[in-house]
Order: sequence, then structure tokens, then C-alpha cells
Amino acid sequence: MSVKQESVIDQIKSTYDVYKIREDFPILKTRIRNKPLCYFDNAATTQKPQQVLDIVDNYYTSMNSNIHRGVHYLSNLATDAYEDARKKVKSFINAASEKEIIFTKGTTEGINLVANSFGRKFLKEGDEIIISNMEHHSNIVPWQFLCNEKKAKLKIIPIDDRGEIIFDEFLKLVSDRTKLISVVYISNSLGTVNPVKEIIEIAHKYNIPVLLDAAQTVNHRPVNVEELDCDFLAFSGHKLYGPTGIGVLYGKEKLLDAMSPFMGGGDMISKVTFEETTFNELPFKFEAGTSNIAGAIGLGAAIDYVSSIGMEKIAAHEASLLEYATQRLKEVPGLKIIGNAKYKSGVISFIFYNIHPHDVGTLLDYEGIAIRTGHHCTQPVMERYNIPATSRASFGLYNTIEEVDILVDALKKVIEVFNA
Ligand code: C6P
Repeated sequence: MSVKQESVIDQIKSTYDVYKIREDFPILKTRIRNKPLCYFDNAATTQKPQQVLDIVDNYYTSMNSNIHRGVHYLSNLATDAYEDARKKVKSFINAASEKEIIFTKGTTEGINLVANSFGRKFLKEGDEIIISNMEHHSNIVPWQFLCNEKKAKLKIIPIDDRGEIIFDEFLKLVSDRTKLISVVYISNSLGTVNPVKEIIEIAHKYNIPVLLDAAQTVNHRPVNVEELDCDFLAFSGHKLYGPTGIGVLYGKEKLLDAMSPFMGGGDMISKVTFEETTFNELPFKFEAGTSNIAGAIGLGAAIDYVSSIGMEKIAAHEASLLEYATQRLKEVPGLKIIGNAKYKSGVISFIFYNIHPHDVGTLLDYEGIAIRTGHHCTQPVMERYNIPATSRASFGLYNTIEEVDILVDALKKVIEVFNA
């Protein structure tokens, strides 16, 4: 091991007690075929700490009730806990008001909400929406639906060989026809951290609102919507150590106010007659039907959990893991990393000789290692690099240097199996 690698390990060990943190995650004690689980599929979903599991359990055992409806004790308790979770989200991303925090099912629903409620109201024939070549399908397909309906155009910011947005090309796409820019903050398949602040600054010169897909961001680094000045931001609770089926759409109050509701139903109305319906105030206007109450409360607990560790510390720990893993993977013959941006987050996508990623994934599974293989719901990225799929190891706050070593050793074994 090089001196550099040793100093990286020392740095991690001195500032961050990852072994103590791991104790909070019961699932990490799992053994797979008598080998310790090495969970490197955090970009798909993260594991949950006991603190989140307990809160969700407590909700169902001691306060289960519908919210915003009842006058009874349990309903008030559940409503307070749900609204308390909203306050936690507001502080976590530094929104100006709780009215700007809409609970959704996840990132996908948040983006669809904006496409429907903002797009259908404000887009007209000939208008344009800008996205990038590295978007997740959930930040492509809703805009295609919208553009098809409105006869609008979807413009794509190209990316270079390293996996970075070509900024000059972005500048060429922006015009007074652009009605919205929707870009991923951190790419799930390349790990690229995009220059979103610069994108927002340019967009605002033209009065164009910007939506950030922060599915892979809020779990890895502090996010401050006021500082970014983004207009919308969507993320999923399950990637932030919280439950599945809950997410958040942040939107500036002025914009959310101007938008029509997304779905109709209970809780989002003010008055309903057969002739006319008036709508509830923000944020309830966008939360039709019974929400994922336990999910929101669990997300609040997840926010408490990561905040107690500190997002800055989590970011530093994962940056060290990324640096160490990137170095060590160079030892594996035939392995090529896809995505070498200057600013990267804890995702390493790679291809490996001509061994299909699914075979790599299956062999790693025999060693207890969970990675994701495939296109990662970013088929245009695969097309850009002319590959069908990648293997992807993605880091979370509980991953260790020792796990990276296990991954590297296992990859060397894959070569032996394939005689590559
Ligand atoms: N990416 C992955 O393995 P949902 O499914 O709504 O929670 O998140 C969708 C989504 C949107 N944007 C980005 C950048 C994402 O990474 C994801 C989810 C997972 O990479 C599942 S495909």
C-alpha cells in the first residue's frame, strides 16, 4: 500500500468512527454465503439505521391515524409528527418556508409533478426544455410526455468523454424559448457533480427556472436551496437512509402558488361543489389523498440521523473512500472506469475486459458483495459511451476501506474465473 493510501485511511479513521456508525445498521451484520455483506448498492437505495426503524415502528404501534382530518388524540399526534417531519426537511435544505416542502413518493413523482403542474400550465408550442445527456430516465420521460403534448422541444446538453457537461454547448442552447432547465445535480451512473450553481446563474439571467434532480445529492453533501437559488429540487427518502415511498419536492413558493394542482382528491381542496372546486393552501394543494405518513416521519428521523453525524463529515468520509477505491481499482487489470469528472461523488462505474457486467455482479454476489449492474436507468449515458451496461459500486456513510479491499480482491478473482 502506498504512503498516499495509508494517509487517506488515517484521515478517515481520525475524523469519523465508521465502525461505531455501522452498529446502527442491523442489516450490515448479514452474512451472505457465510461472508460478510459488503453493500455497495447505495445509489439504488441505502440501508436504514435502527433510529429510523424504531420511529416507523413507533408510529404504527402508538400513533397510527390519518392526518389533517381527525379531532381525536391520535390524529392530532400523527398530524404533529408529520408536520414536524416537514419542518425537519425545511431546515435540512434551508428552504424559506414549510409551504415550499411537498411530500411526494420520491424523486420521480417530484419531477412528474413539475412537468404536469408547471409544464402543462406554462409551456406552449415551440417552447424548449433543457436537460443533459446524463439524466436518469425520470428526468427525461416526463419532459418527453410534456413536449409531445405541447409540441415543445427537448434540448440536450452534451457531455464529454470524462462525463462532464460541455458548458459552452449548454450556453448555446439557452434562449428566450427555454421555459425550464432540469438537470441532475450528481449523476447516478457517472458520479459527476454538475456545476449547478453556474447553470442556475445563467438560467436566471433569462428568467428561466431550474429544477435540480438531487436524488444522489442530499445523501452525500449539504444542500442549501437558498444558496443554490434553485427553483425546484427533488429527492427520495430511501436514498437518504429513510423509508421507501416518500420523497420531497422543494419549490419556490411564488412558483408553486402559480401552478395548478397535480392530482385531485382529499386534503388538497378547500371547497368542493359539483360545479367548482377551490384548492387548499400550500403545501397541501399538492398532497392529494392520504400521504405516506409513516414514511414522512421516518424521513424526519433519517434527517435527524445524518444531521447528528454531520453532512460535511459524511461527504469527507465518502470522498476519501472514492479516492482510495479509484486508486486501488487501478490495480485490477482490464478495468476501465466510466466517468472521470474532476468533481465526483461516491459512485464508480466500470467495465471490465469484455466480461458482461451481469456476470461481474453475479460473481461478486458469491463473495457477499452487492453492486448494481446494467444501465442504471440512464440508457442515453450508455449510448454516449457506446457500451450496453456498467458495473457500479456506490458508497454510503457506512462503507469502509476494508470493504473496498474486499471488492478489489473479488474483482481480481473474477479475472481468474474468466481467464481474462
Ligand atoms: N436511481 C439507481 O440505482 P426514485 O426511483 O424516484 O426514488 O429515484 C429516481 C432517480 C432519479 N434521479 C436519479 C439521479 C436517480 O439516481 C434515481 C434513482 C437508482 O441509480 C434507481 S434506478
